[in-house]
Amino acid sequence: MRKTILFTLLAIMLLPCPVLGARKTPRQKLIERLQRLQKRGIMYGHQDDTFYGLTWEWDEDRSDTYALCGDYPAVMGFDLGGIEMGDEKNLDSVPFTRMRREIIRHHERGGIVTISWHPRNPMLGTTAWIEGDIKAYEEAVRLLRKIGQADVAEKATDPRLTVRSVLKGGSHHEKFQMWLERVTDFLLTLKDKKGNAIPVIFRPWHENNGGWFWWGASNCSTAEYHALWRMTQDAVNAKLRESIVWAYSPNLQGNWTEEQWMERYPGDDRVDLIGEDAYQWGTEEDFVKQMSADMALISKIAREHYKLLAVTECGYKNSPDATWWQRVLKPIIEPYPTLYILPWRNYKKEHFGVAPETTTAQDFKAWVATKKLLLLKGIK
Ligand code: BMA
Repeated sequence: MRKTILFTLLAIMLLPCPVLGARKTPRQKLIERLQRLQKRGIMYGHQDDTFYGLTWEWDEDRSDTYALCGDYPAVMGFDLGGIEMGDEKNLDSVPFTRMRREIIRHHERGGIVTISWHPRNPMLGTTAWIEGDIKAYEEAVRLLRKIGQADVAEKATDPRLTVRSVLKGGSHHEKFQMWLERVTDFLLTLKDKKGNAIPVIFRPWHENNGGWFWWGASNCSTAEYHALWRMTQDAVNAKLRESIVWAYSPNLQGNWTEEQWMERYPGDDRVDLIGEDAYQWGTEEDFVKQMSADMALISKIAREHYKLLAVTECGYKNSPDATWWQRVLKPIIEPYPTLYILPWRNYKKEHFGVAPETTTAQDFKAWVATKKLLLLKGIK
């Protein structure tokens, strides 16, 4: 008997660390924190919150959310578009040095950081948005054929070959490796005061069911999309395996079957958070119908695949409806364990988030007062 006890004790002592509580990576810690927060309420997130707002830009320590509510958003969104070129500023003129500072600040004040990326077109040198390129290409082909230059038209490069061009064996593969390196290098600089990696939710290749981005469904095959995701993730993970939480977020669609949604899903081993970008562009009726259908579907997928769930982008441009937050959006997302909502940026021409000047300000404050919508203080 004594021998058995001794053996058991010895076995426990010699067991590999995980059982005794091995060091958790920043990534694991963030995932566990998000799982806990999911039970507490819905976090408010905002893109570029501390860079500019409805009536100001580039002031330090300023935020439309803070001005309205006396608190920062729980989640802040940042975009790396431009980092791939080695640019000093991103596509919305945010200097990357300032972005780094704000990410670190938000992390140190207890907030959560999510990063998206609107890279330029690696094959054409244009933007992430491809529809203009396709139109120009089709127009050129049409004109060439009209003037009897069908052979020249044949040789013109179809913009829809962009994804293929960056994959292994493609004409822009090498260049794209450098782009991925630049993204990784920026992410590597996100460290706290002690030098520990700051965990972030990274959300590349988003809104991929539409045709507006060069990685969109009408511009690459499913296999090409999967290869792009894997190549990106493997390049980033080679140096940052311990600090990235991966988010996959197609755009509002409203009518897909589970099979259709799953088609471009990168896989359970490659995704931690399932999201959706859902803006109200058209009528309220259409929006409610479509987003309700999508939330029912993606929340089911998230539950069955043990993934986190969030509305990774959302909003109603220039908030023309004073009661939009609580009357329209809240009932759509409340039945589900929605982790956060992230309205896009506020600047002088357009805004999606709140500010003291927005028509939805009071409705938003009332939602925060219910303690179901969480700002930064609500997640500490
Ligand atoms: C889009 C618009 C653009 C912006 C881009 C990246 O939705 O807001 O003006 O450049 O997002 O933030």
